[in-house]
Amino acid sequence: MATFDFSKLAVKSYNELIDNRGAAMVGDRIKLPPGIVTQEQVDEALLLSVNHGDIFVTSYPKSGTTWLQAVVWWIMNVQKTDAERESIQSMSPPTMNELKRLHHRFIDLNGVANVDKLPIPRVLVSHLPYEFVPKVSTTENGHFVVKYIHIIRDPKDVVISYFHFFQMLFKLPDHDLDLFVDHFIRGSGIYGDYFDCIKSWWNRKDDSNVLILFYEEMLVEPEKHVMKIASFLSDESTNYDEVLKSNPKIVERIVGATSFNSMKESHLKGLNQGNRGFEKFFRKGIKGDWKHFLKQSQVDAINDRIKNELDESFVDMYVK
Ligand code: PPS
Repeated sequence: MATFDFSKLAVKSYNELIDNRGAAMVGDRIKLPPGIVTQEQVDEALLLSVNHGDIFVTSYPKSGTTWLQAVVWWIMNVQKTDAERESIQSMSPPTMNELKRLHHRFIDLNGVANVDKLPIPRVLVSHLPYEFVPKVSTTENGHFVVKYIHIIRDPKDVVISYFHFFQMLFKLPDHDLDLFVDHFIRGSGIYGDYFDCIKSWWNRKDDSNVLILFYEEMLVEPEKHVMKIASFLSDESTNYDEVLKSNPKIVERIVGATSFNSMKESHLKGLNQGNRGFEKFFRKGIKGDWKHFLKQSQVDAINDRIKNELDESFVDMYVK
């Protein structure tokens, strides 16, 4: 199963990356990172036939996807038996690379070959807007058969995290930041427009099979979010929420194991056994880092897009 392999792509500037003609597209506006996935693989992924119980973790890039994947993994894996619940303190979770390779599938980056070999229920991951993510319109016994959890982060922090991510991969020069931010503001960067993506998911916020989370809120109240996600994922056949409610130590353990520092530490240990190149993936994990990097004109331009295109709750959270 392929993971993120940018090694064949030798680019020295963001212009070279964005101008790459080999990049797969989703629709006519979303350019995927070049060198990872072919057009055929993406086209196939968009037509994936979803199964009862499939869970999608979705986000615009750099919004907390990996963190959310880890929380979902813990909720779904800690509590099958009493013995497993007992041993939770000593459980060793998958590293980020194992999570992304073995447990979950990033369908728009890794395609859907052998996706049926994933553990069930399958956890599928995507950075695409709602309209492109595979779905079914039918319900079973009055319930939707697929669930979507979408995480949102302040676009100003997203763009900074995103730039550092590309810098880590391609050693882009610092002065490319302005160009990068410019593409982000215009929605012409890799993975297309942040605002199109967020609007598409926010429009579905009242659907019973869609849960929208905010990175900044999860930072402040991780326990509450673990419970919220567990309740959302629970149904007649799973009782995640019941188990967590009666075992506060499990919640504590999940919060500890999915903290930025724990995830960073286990990621770095995992890298010693190979998979180099992602040393700085866990960079800072905070809110507001944009203040150290963005010019006032860039802040204003992003805030204008928030004010013009997202609703008041986003303005309250990210502009005021
Ligand atoms: S990706 O590549 O799009 O899947 O990246 P994604 O996982 O969405 O986002 C990466 C940013 O999330 C931060 N991160 C975390 N923050 C808080 N807690 C935890 N556990 C955590 N894990 C990852 C990661 O550090 C990236 O943000 P920045 O601002 O670059 O540090």
